Amino acid sequence: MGQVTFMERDGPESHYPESRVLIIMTGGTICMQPSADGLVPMTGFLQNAMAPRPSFNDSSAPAVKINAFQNGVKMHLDSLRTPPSAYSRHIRYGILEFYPLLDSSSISSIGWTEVAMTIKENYHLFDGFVVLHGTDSLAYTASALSFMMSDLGKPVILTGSQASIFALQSDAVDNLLGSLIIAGTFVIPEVCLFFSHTLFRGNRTTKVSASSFEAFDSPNCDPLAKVTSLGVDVNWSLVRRPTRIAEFQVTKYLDTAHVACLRIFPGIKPEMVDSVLRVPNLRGLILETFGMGNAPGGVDGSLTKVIKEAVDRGIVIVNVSQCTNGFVSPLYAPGTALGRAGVVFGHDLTTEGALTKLSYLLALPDLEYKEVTAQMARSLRGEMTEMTLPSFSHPAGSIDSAVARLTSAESAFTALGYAIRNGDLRTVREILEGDEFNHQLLKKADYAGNTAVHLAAVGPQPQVMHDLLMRGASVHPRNRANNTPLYLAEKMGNDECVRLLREAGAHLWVAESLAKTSEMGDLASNGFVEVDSDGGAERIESIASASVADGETDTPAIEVMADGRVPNISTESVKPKQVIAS
Ligand code: ASN
Repeated sequence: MGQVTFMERDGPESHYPESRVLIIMTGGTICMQPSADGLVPMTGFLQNAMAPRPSFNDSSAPAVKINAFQNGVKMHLDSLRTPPSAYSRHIRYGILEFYPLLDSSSISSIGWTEVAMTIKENYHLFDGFVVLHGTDSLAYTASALSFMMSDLGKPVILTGSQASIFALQSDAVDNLLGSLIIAGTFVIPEVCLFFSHTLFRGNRTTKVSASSFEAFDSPNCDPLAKVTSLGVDVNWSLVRRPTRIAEFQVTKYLDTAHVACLRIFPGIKPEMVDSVLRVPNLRGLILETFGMGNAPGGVDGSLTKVIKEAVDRGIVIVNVSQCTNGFVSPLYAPGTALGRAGVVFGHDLTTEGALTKLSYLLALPDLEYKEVTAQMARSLRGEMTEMTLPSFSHPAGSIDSAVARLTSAESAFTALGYAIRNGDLRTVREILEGDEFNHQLLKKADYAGNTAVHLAAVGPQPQVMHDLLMRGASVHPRNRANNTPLYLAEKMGNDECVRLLREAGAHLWVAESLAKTSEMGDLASNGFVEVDSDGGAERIESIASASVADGETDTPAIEVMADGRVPNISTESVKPKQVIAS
């Protein structure tokens, strides 16, 4: 067993929990300074750019090193934390800087692999990830990462800036601070891009301005969140949720070496298109067409002919529109001809989304041409609008129980808690199928920070856990005592719930692993110590961190104790009681 020494707890000012975010710095204008050769990226971002700024550095907090991995090597990173946010929590963060730092015009799929693998190896140590990146190719990287990461359960937020953080007038501080706060506060399990107070789904974005601070847009998808003077307004109904029980995985490589992108223009010669389609080993082409997907047929349909020949040779050709808004469809005769030639219609994919998606599919082993084209035409990560949306809603009037008449998410959550406690699967389903509340209910927590998944972890009916996970409930939020649902399920000996949670990618929080291995359970479960799992007494940290559920903790109380008992529910205000396994 590793020897454990203690660091001081946070100072007396620190009544607030900490979330933990890893910043991955790849380069870009945000970290650039002038040189004789023009702007170049500079190293030392944490010390030079963040430490001197009070909004990034709650200097009253003790200096703490945090663990992180880079290329399999364990690092002890300097960390800082923000002052408490409007959500009453600090965000503690450290930075991993890539070498060399790049202007994003030089990023390639090698960089994407590096970012994805860094997130994978640090996944269990952080609540969220912020990737700092140049803006020029940011939309490509955001799209690429969204396809490389499947069954993601934590936020990954990419950002950068149009002006350096060292410039007097810059968008850098707002972009970075907004990203940090969102990544440390909300369980938005998507690859996102944050810019100019707006959180976008990453694979829907495109850079729309070379100089304006409003540099990005997602013309075919509303923002996932907006930052206003009142706080962060998350559009939860748009945020993707898991639809199956599976662990977070990373696909390591994208095949950008055998794809191309070609923009059609009036008068384009079929020979020109043909020569691109005959580039040795080409496997896929993104064809940027006019309007709703039209291209000139050419004299005697010769352009359509070269396209058909390429499709017959096994090249995947995807039709996307040159327009920033709208979608392609084989409505007009030229589009119909392309469809007959075997071109796939990419609906409302951006070019960035189409290119990276095709590169992802072509890199998957053993995926036949037919399967690649089928997957190109449907949404994998929310990158295109689905033609038909799945709905969980009941036909009106089909639920006759009292729960159908619940009028607020708070009372629905209370009722859900009762049902989970009683193992009443039918009622749980009825409540969750009332589509007015279900996405809110999965995010809700009681005063002790327990989400429905925490309650199910100590409840008598594992099928409830299964249902919650299939509806997209997150396995990662920690309650106020800093406990994950997995920890509670293990403590309860709820084996089936443990299995389901693990299958869905749940892992113990750092301090909980320690509690299991060091018999320091009470302290560790309070989240005050962290020690390296290899047994050395090298690193102890103060991590008074807590749930990153969306902060709705003022609902009527449902109390869960370590032995799984759930006392009678009261709607009166009850003094918070921590859920601590002892
Ligand atoms: N050239 C820079 C880059 O993409 C642009 C920026 O970050 N604003 O790295």
